[in-house]
Amino acid sequence: MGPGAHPRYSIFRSDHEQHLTSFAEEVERGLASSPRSIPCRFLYDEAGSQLFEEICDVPEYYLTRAEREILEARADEIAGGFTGGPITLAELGSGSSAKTRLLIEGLLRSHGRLRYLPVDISPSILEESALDLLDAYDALEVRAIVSEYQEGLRHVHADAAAAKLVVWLGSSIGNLTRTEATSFLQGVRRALEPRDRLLVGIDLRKDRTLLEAAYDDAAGVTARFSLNLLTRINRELGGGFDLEAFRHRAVYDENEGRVIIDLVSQRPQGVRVDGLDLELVFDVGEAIHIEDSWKYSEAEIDALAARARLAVERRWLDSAGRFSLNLLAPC
Ligand code: AVI
Repeated sequence: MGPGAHPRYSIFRSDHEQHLTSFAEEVERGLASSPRSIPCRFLYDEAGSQLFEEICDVPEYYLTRAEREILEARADEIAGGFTGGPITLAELGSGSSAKTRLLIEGLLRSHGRLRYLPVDISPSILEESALDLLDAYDALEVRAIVSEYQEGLRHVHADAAAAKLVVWLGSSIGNLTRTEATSFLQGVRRALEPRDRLLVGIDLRKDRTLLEAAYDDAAGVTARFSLNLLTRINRELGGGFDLEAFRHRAVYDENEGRVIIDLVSQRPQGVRVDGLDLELVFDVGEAIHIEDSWKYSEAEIDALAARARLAVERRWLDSAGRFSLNLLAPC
């Protein structure tokens, strides 16, 4: 049975206009500006999403394993914090819900039944993972929400029958600037009642060597993930980028707490993008900025939460102390 026909499954598709600008518009604007940059959300076409899954398994990229380690150790403790009455689990950017299974199992152990509201922009990913989850757990109900996060949060908020645990895993917050992260959390805060909680995974500041290796692994998976953006421009916008003539670079700025990821031109070169009628000239060493991954100290997490009228109720670190999972309460 497909999930659409499943008695414990429903899907809601937001009919709100997405105000996000298109790939073509952003590439045109970003490549013509100085310094050149393209928003990191465009890294995730089909091939990019697949490469990101591979990144999560490379030895240097500790984030996914560290967060999983914490969830494995703490899922029951997190679930046990919600006493009395039903509970709803809402997840932002649920993807394949792999790590969330640990929480689902913990909440089913403590509460017997569970309603799960995954929010994602990809209906196919939502349906595929819902089907797996419904097969695996008889006491689970899935109400999938296809939308951007803030719109999805309004639906999560409207589902007021139970206390809510909203989860945002994977340190996705790190791909927002500190200002964007604050307004994002303020948006989440508006969807929370006093009894609700937000569980957010946040990568910590640490030694430059570890961070630069995590974002430039020896097997070159992260480099392929970055360079896939040029492949995407070539395919979708008629670009003429020579992938051999650009190099992936990840540099940690310790003061800012930010890993800066660029594609760097290896020689002086001209590149034409037919679909945009764009003629580009690159100097040797000239960069296209494609991603930032912001890191936080524990004090910075406390301050970030406070700016969004949230308080850190509990914080767990992995055994190597590299990654944090934070349970935030409205205040
Ligand atoms: C999705 N996001 C949290 C990843 C990160 O760690 O910033 C994206 C990534 N880019 C390169 N490697 C991983």
